[in-house]
Formats: sequence, structure tokens, C-alpha cells
Amino acid sequence: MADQIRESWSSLPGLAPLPIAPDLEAISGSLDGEKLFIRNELRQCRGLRKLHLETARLGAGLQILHCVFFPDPRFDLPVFGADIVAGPAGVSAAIADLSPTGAILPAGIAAGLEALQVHPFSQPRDLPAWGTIFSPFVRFVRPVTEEEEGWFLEEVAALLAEMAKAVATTPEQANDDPATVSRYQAQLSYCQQQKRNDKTRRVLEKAFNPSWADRYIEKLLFDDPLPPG
Ligand code: BLA
Repeated sequence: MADQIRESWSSLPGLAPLPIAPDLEAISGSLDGEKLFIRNELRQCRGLRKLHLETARLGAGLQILHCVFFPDPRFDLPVFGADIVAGPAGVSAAIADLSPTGAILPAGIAAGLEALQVHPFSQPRDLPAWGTIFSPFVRFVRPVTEEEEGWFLEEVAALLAEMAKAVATTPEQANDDPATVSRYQAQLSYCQQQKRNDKTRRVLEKAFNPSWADRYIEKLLFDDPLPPG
């Protein structure tokens, strides 16, 4: 899936590096006596202020893929978000969504998602209370077979394709356009809600320490967008 995401970046307009502090690019820690490695990749492009892919491995056990495309609020674009958490027993959580930065998704994107095949996963999962930020199309499952893992990858590929299409065709609006301001507010709220995920915080606090985890979450994982203008 990481390769699929990197591949999707290559088609984006004006793709450019987004500087990252060297101490955040490759991180080592330890959790329950096991080594923890985190790799962070950052890009930006026209329409998206930040493309973030994090891949993490804890010893031979836990593996995490975390990815968010944060839009530039001047563009009527959703947030692409995905998270996969896998343990020795397999993937426990696989979630992917194009989340609205307005009251609802742009009509073109909603129509595109409406037309996609919905696969009959055997173990759908319930969203946590903070999950009100996700769209009605959000996929949150525990995939239990290779077939289901393949379905999830297919659905992510479809979301990435919808996103790329929208990025290519969405015009820029002014900083002081009320729509820009409201998308900025919606992205603040997206970041706020994601920060309520105690499971992410707990893993990072245990592997590093609470103040490191807090800084990592605030500055890298879910940093607030800059006010437009
Ligand atoms: C769940 N996220 C989890 C879990 C862990 C992490 C350990 C519990 C697994 C489970 O319930 O089976 C850990 N995720 C991490 C860590 C990082 C991470 C350490 O990304 C470090 C970067 N989370 C996101 C994004 C989304 C997301 C972008 O970062 C969605 C777009 C969702 N993760 C998400 C959800 C859950 C989860 C909805 C389940 C939470 C719950 O059931 O309470």
C-alpha cells in the first residue's frame, strides 16, 4: 500500500518536497523491550499543503501505515486519510476515507465514490466516537483473508484515483473567500478529532515519552493548517 501511495504522488501537479526535520524523518525508539522504527515521507503539490506517509515497525510485531493528504484550504478538496495497524495475527484495523472539508463532499467526488464497488468484508468495524469527521463512504474493517486485504487495497487505489482527479481539476479560490475560510475551519476540526485517538497516543507515549508523543502528534501527524492569507 505504501508503494501504491508513492505511485499516486507521482501524477500530482507541482509535486515538491516538503522539508522535514532530520530527526523526524527516521526515528528509533523502543517499546516493551522491542525496537521501534518510524519512517516519515513528506511532499506538497498544487492543491495539497501536505502529503504524509508514515511507516512504522515495532520489533517483529506491530506494523503501522499512516497516510494523510491535507488539502490547501483554498481548494475544494477532501482530506485523504488511511491507517493500517497490523500485529502478528494479521491486520486488526484498516481504514481509508476521503473526508469532507465542507458540510458534504464535493458533488463530483461523491458521485465518483457512489459508483465504486463496495466489497462484502466479513468484519466491518464500528467507528470510534471521534470518527464524525469521516464521510459516509468511509471503509473501516478488519480484513481476515488475502482476498479481503486485496479488496481493501483496491478500494484505496480507487480513493487515490478520485483524489488525483479532483486535484487535477479543482480551481484555486481566494484566501478571503468564505468557502476557503470554512474549509480551513473544517480542517482544524479534522485535526482536532484525530488527536482524540488515544490508541495512537498510547503507542507513541510508551515507545518514546508523553511530551515527545504530544509534540509528534501536534507538529507532524496532525499539525493545524496555517490560517489562509
Ligand atoms: C486505531 N491506531 C489504531 C490502533 C493503533 C493505532 C495501535 C488500534 C488498532 C485497533 O483498534 O485494532 C496506532 N496509528 C497508530 C500509530 C500511528 C497511527 C502509532 O497512525 C502513528 C502514526 N488513524 C490515523 C488516520 C486515521 C486513523 C489518518 O492516523 C484515519 C484516516 C484511524 N486508527 C484509526 C481508527 C482507529 C485506529 C479509526 C480505531 C480506533 C478505535 O477503534 O478506537
